[in-house]
Amino acid sequence: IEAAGKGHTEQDAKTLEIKKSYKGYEDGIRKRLKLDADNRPKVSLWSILKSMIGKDMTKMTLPVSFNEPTSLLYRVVEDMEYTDLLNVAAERTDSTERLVYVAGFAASEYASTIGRVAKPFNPLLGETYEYVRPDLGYRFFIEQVTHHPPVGAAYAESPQWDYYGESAVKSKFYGKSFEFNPLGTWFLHLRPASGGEELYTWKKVTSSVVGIITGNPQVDNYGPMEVKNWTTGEVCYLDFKPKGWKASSAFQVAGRVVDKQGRTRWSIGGRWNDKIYARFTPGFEASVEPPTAEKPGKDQAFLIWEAHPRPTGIPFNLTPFAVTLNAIPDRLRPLVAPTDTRLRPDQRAMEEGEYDFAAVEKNRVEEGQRARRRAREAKGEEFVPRWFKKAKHLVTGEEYWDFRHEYWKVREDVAEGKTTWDQ
Ligand code: CLR
Repeated sequence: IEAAGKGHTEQDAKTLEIKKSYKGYEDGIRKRLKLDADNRPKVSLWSILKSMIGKDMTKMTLPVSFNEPTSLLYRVVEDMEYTDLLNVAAERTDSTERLVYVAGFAASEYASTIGRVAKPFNPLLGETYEYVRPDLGYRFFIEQVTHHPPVGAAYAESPQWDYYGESAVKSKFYGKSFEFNPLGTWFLHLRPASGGEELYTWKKVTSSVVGIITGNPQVDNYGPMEVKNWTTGEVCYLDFKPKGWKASSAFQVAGRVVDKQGRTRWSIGGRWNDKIYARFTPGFEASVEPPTAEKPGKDQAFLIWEAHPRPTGIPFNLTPFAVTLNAIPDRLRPLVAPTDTRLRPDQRAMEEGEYDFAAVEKNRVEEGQRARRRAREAKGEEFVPRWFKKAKHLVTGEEYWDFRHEYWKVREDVAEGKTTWDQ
């Protein structure tokens, strides 16, 4: 009881802290873009890419019509679409059950990759993004900390959890497929309602674009994922099946949660583009079929996650969640950092269907970045990220980007006129 009480006091303090960043977000989320349809010229990917076999995406100059009006920073925030699963996890009293929902969260981000065969903009060095959801009680921040290789360091927080890590993707075009291999570890601190705090970690699976040669490009996600609870020693093993030749293997994900002795507690199965289920299978692993009315029973599978609907008529095949990201309401504009990606004119132009202007502006901001790099080099200086610092993780021992918790404080002071962003 004491532990539970303590947990709640910490959560209350955190709630107060997060509420301070609601300023600027009073108008609610954006529901639609200015455009109703993107009329991007349809160019065959293969005709452009065939000369680039063996290259990684950062070394390719592609026409801007291959872009979508998001950036790699926004693609990381898209992880936040299903944070309700983390809140559910925090409410569970059984730690293996919490792990079921945390694993569901780790798998949930892939639904948004369906139909998104387009290149997000590459963030500039030091570019940032803040995203606050007063309706959901969390805030998110990310900074582009290195350019070669491109790495974004992120930190999200809510009363029930903190989620942080780096997005560092190695990419390579093989001709038959274009592979995107995320390298960074993601960390989750969960504060269960029953008290205490737990650390979970995992790495993301490989994303790839297949069907480029045949003119039917599609995004697939495949590979093993290990979601580990460092506090209890329990692990969830998930396997994302590659699309392959059989239609039945497309989108499949299956796995199990084991206790610290390695004994299976739960079996997990479903499709990452649609629904994922879990089933209580103590001591054995079993296939997980969607529950049916005909064979009710205690060992029936239950739904842990379901993809949000994808309404047609959103340009660039964006999800409704992605539509909220690049919005800049008048009340918010003066509060975000001058490095905020919402202020990039090329992404704004892309979103509004001004493709030629987007290309000109993209070129201009990238030239600016090159000039700043040359100036640094001339002075023998190195770029230092403003909001994150490299550190060694206290629990896992890995190197990671430590958020110094200054961004939101500075933002508050800027809002009150006590300081300016460039101090
Ligand atoms: C996968 C999940 C990671 C973050 C991440 C980074 C790079 C993204 C990738 C995700 C999904 C696929 C992606 C890729 C960059 C380019 C690629 C969007 C979100 C698209 C599908 C490539 C389109 C083909 C171009 C050559 C036009 O946490």
